[in-house]
Amino acid sequence: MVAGESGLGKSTLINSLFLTDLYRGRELPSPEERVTQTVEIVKQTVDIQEKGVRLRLTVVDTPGFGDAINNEECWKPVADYIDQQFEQYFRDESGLNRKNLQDTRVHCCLYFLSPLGHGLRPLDVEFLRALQDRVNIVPILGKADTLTPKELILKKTKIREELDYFGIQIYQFPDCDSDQDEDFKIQDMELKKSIPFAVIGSNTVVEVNGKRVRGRLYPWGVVEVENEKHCDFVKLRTMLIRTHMQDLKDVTRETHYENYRAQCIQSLTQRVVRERNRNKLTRESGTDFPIPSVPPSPDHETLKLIREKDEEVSDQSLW
Ligand SMILES: Nc1nc2c(ncn2[C@@H]2O[C@H](COP(=O)(O)OP(=O)(O)O)[C@@H](O)[C@H]2O)c(=O)[nH]1
Ligand SMILES: [Mg+2]
Repeated sequence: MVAGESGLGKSTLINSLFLTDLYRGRELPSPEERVTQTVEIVKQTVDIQEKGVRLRLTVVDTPGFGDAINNEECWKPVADYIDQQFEQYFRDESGLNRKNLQDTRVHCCLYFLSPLGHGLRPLDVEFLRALQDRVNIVPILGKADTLTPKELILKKTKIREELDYFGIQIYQFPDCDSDQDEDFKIQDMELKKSIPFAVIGSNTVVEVNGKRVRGRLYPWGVVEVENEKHCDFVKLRTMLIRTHMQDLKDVTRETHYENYRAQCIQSLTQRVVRERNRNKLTRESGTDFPIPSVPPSPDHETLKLIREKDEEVSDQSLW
């Protein structure tokens, strides 16, 4: 998922990352395919091939916030979307169709920060606080071509400091095993140092030294999206679909989804207890009106299934 202020290049980046196969056709994208302003949450499924492995990804584009006069709770639609996916998964998991579970949970949110701001803006802090317990947040510095290399380093440092200062929980890259080879360790260190990933997006193809590359053409030269000297695009892509995809899924399942599930079970239990107490009170007060015989409500059913699931999980954890 991508989220953040409007106009920072979110839609362009996901196009650059997954949606257009640059090297197959040479035609220009049609007007509909070119990026227009995102006005609602848009979900697209893309099939990509990475080193011979075929992957099906769901990419969720969200409308930018910050344009409205009143931006109060502008994070709500995005947070609701994430919760809805958890809810769906929770239902399916406790239901009869457990074998054919469709996992639409959001495993990663690329959160865009402005290259023009001095660190985090109040809206960013508010947004990130609302998302941090729901999803793996990977901070992104958008439109990195608008900064000089020195500015870029300063801005990255400032953002890292402020994320720390405001206590924002971003996705933590797992530590390397000590038996990993040196190259891997260096790559891992580079990755951790790159936060927030500075990216450049483009949907146009330009020619550099006779090679066609995705880039942005300026009077003084070309910035290349996939050139590691120009930005962190390649690092980000590799991290997302190669090196850390499984970990992003694991953290979602073990931490974010578990939080959601625990809250759900707690509120279901509270409801059932309240209902039971109410029924008991009615019975004890000896009212003449007939006490309705309560048919097994879906809540009881769900609770039973949850209990079963819990037992199943604790059995597994014994192993
Ligand atoms: N300079 C620069 N412009 C960009 C970049 N990415 C996108 N843009 C331009 O910024 C404008 C807004 O992009 P868009 O992807 O719609 O932003 P969104 O609102 O965050 O989805 C468009 O005119 C893009 O061509 C970038 O990396 N650098
Ligand atoms: Mg957009």
